[in-house]
Amino acid sequence: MILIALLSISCAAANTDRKRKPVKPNNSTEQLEVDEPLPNWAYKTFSRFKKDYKRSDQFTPSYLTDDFSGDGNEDIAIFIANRSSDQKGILYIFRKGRRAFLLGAGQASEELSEDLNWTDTWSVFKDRKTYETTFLENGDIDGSKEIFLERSAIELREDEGSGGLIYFNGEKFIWIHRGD
Ligand SMILES: [Ca+2]
Repeated sequence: MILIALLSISCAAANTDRKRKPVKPNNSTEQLEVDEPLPNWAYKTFSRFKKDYKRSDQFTPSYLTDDFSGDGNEDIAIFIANRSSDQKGILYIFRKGRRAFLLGAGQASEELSEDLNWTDTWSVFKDRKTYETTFLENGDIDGSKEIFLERSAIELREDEGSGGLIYFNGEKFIWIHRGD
């Protein structure tokens, strides 16, 4: 009985491994664009977007991993470009449930511009506190307010200018402006 149980467990594990096998690097167009393989678990979800978006080589590394959703599982953020307009953006994939979120790359939102081409550097931001720049109605800087973060964010910056954080607040991604 125990032996049968063990056999079925090892078969199940083998099946899972086969299913998760990544696309062969030599056959993948994406590999020709960015020479940095994605983690195996993220391939399938990323493939759903490959028709309209490609990975961008604007940064090294070309993707960032951390727990952006706050559930304890490592997630991924991939810097991408819209194939037709070349507008830049970020594709987030939460590992749990493989939930995907597309930011920028031709899609404008209240929080973010439709093109993140202005970004010079990006990095994972792990601090649990930051200061958001606040503005008056006329666009002048009003001051700043303290913001507490429950999970990691991604910092986008211009070399000589301002920047901010993209942060998942538990419901959606928001922009926290920092600097001028
Ligand atoms: Ca997570």
